[in-house]
Amino acid sequence: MLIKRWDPSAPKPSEITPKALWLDRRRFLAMSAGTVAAGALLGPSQAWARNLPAYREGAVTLDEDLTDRDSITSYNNFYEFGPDKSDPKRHAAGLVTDPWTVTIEGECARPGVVDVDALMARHDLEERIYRLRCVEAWSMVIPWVGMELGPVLKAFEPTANAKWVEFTTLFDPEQMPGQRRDVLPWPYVEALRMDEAMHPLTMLAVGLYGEVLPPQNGAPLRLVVPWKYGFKSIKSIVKIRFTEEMPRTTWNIQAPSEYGIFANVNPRVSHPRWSQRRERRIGEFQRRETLMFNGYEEQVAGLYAGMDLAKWY
Ligand SMILES: Nc1nc2c(c(=O)[nH]1)N[C@H]1C(S)=C(S)[C@@H](COP(=O)(O)O)O[C@H]1N2
Ligand SMILES: [Mo]
Repeated sequence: MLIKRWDPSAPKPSEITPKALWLDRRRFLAMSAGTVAAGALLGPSQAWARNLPAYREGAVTLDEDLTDRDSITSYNNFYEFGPDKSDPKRHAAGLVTDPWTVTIEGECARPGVVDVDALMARHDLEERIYRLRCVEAWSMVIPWVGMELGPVLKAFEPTANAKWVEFTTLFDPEQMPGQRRDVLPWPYVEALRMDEAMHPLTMLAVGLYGEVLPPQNGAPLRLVVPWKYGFKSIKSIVKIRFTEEMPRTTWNIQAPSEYGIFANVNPRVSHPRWSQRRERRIGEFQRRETLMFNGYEEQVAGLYAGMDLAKWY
């Protein structure tokens, strides 16, 4: 992993990204004013409101090839839109993500409701390139744009009782057809221990490949925890709650022997139904060895010092 020093005098990537890469909805709207509906001109998958504010190049990157944007946005899991990896792209396009607010609850001095645009305006946005390792043994390398989670949480002033942070996805079966069936207990819930949430690698992402997040990748706001299996990185967050007790989380409720509360990437601990020793990097033929903590061992192993990682999987 490369940790780069950020040069504050360098132009922000968003200042040097070719205009064509930018989703300037207002420009498209102006072009289409009058006769053609904006949605029709853009196609539903591009009709996401909201522009990505300027961001800087982040301090964390990788010298591995990026997974192509098409794979990242068309092959993934978002069970609210169906169980197949092609479902999110096919069914999430119409998700209304603007306006969008997040409710802050529980063990903190400043609970309330915060608007996503306000959140983005208040915090530093940067691009970071992270590995994503799905529990199903495929992986990608993804250029996220987002903010470090720690400073966001600190602004709500968690109390000394806050030992865990719980995140909840939107529950709206009208918009999310997958929620009309009992494949999982809805809404989707995930959680991090406070020190995991405060770790500088943990991000709240709002963008991908220099553009605002597409709905299928968890617009407008999703978690990214690169040393954990993908299911911990919960999408389309509407609630953040600080708790003293360990929260109950969706996949852990669904199948506790398969999906632990920590879900740290660990090639030495098999899933009960398959090995986790290797992974298929999307776009590559030969399998790769899965790395301890997904390659972030140096940064995060200390969080789990003294813990039995076979028991706390
Ligand atoms: N709300 C919600 N978040 C979710 C999921 C989901 O089904 N619902 N799937 C998870 C899983 S299993 C993975 S691997 C990642 C995949 O999406 P990404 O490629 O956009 O990270 O999202 C995670 N977040
Ligand atoms: Mo996953």
